Amino acid sequence: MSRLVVVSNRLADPRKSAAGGLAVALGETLKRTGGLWFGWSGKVVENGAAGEGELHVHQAGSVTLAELDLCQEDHDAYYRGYANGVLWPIFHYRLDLAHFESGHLSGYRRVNQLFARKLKALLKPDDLIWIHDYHLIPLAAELRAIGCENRIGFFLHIPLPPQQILAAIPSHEWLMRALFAYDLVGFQTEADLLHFAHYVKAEATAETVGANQFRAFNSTVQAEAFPIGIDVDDFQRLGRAREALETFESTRKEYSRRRLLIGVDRLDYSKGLPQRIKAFRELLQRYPENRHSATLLQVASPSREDVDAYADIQHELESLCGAINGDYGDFDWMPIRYIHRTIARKRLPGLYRACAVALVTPLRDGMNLVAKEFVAAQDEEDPGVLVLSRFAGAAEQLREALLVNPYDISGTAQTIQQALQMSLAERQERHVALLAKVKEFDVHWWCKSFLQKLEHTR
Ligand code: GDG
Repeated sequence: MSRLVVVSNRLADPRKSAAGGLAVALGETLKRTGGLWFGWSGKVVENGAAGEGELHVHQAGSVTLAELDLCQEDHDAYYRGYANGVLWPIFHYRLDLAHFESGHLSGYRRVNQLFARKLKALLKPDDLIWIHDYHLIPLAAELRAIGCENRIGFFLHIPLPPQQILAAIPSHEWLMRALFAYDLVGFQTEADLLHFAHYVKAEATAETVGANQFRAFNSTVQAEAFPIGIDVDDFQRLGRAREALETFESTRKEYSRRRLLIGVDRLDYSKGLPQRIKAFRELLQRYPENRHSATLLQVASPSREDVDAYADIQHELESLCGAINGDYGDFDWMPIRYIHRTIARKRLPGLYRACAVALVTPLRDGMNLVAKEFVAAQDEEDPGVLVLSRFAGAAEQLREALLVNPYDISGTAQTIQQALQMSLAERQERHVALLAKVKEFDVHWWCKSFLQKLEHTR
């Protein structure tokens, strides 16, 4: 295989285990091909010039890491303004939370041009380039504009909304046209792929020239769904290590007389946290047998805290949890344990295993890896139940979970009750089916199938 070049907003050192499944999976191919990983260094330079940035290139074993600094103005426009202020909310169907400013769009384009210029200087003619996520949609078009002819693939980690929602983005035509500079565009789900097909046919009068192959603007792009997975073996190995076992034992001991429910999310408005907490309150209201028993452990790891919408949701959650604990709690039982902190990754499998039910109820999610981690961490003899939003990408695969509409608080409460009462035989049957899928479509399958398709597309 040619040398792999991965480009993403941020990068991780593939030698470090804390890097997570994606970095490990990409890292393997990067190592094998003596590859290059290119991205923003995470450093913001106060008085730097717009559209410029220092590049730091260093070796991590056989992998070259190239990290680019950004100046304050570029960072504000590209990252905060456009990627997180426009694309993140709109791609999660939240037109109400998008803030449009023309300066942000030009900053987004400027940084993509900067990435293209700096990356181009490091490329070899037969490199295979894989670009990741919504921060870098126009990168291939910018690379093509300066003469790059390499094969380039793109994977969108978040959902792609329907045409009518995309069309609300000022300059959506420019943004979506940029996808035609790629040879292969990957989405998380078949639903996202359908949205893409519908958009390009309706807005760009694209012709279908093969299976999921679209022609417009003198280019042909191959699109396909590649649902991302986790590194199951690695996560299960982590589950057998000391920290996870200790966490499992201590949690089980502390809650020996309780039924534990768990939620683990980045604190983000797409994750449906207020709706989840309200559904839990309704569970206590409507099914009083759960009082003094059911305990929800909600981990909300801090994320993008400088953005107003995130501060708002944090306050809403704190006040909801406080009210429920005040109304229902007793001196020996608190219904909700809300943790606004990042838990060490080594502890996660133990925590998942100690819980009877996982609540994975985003309003919209590209895939949702927590759902897959929960399944992978369960004891096959006595597995917990996954309650999963039908609006998570994972719901297309994990049909044996209990699927809910997170906007329907009452329906969700009823399903949580069903999960808490499920017989051992039904839990086992569902878990066997779920685990088989999580194992088959793991992160290595995802990486391999995307790259194989990219190598053979053109
Ligand atoms: C994007 C898309 C898509 C969470 N809290 C803690 C913690 N986590 C870990 C989880 C999981 C990861 O973060 C979250 O992954 P998700 O898939 O749920 O969501 P996003 O971060 O929004 O990721 C998403 C994904 O990209 C991959 O394509 O599935 O749809 O939005 O691994 O375990 N990890 C630790 N402590 C925490 O407190 N250590």
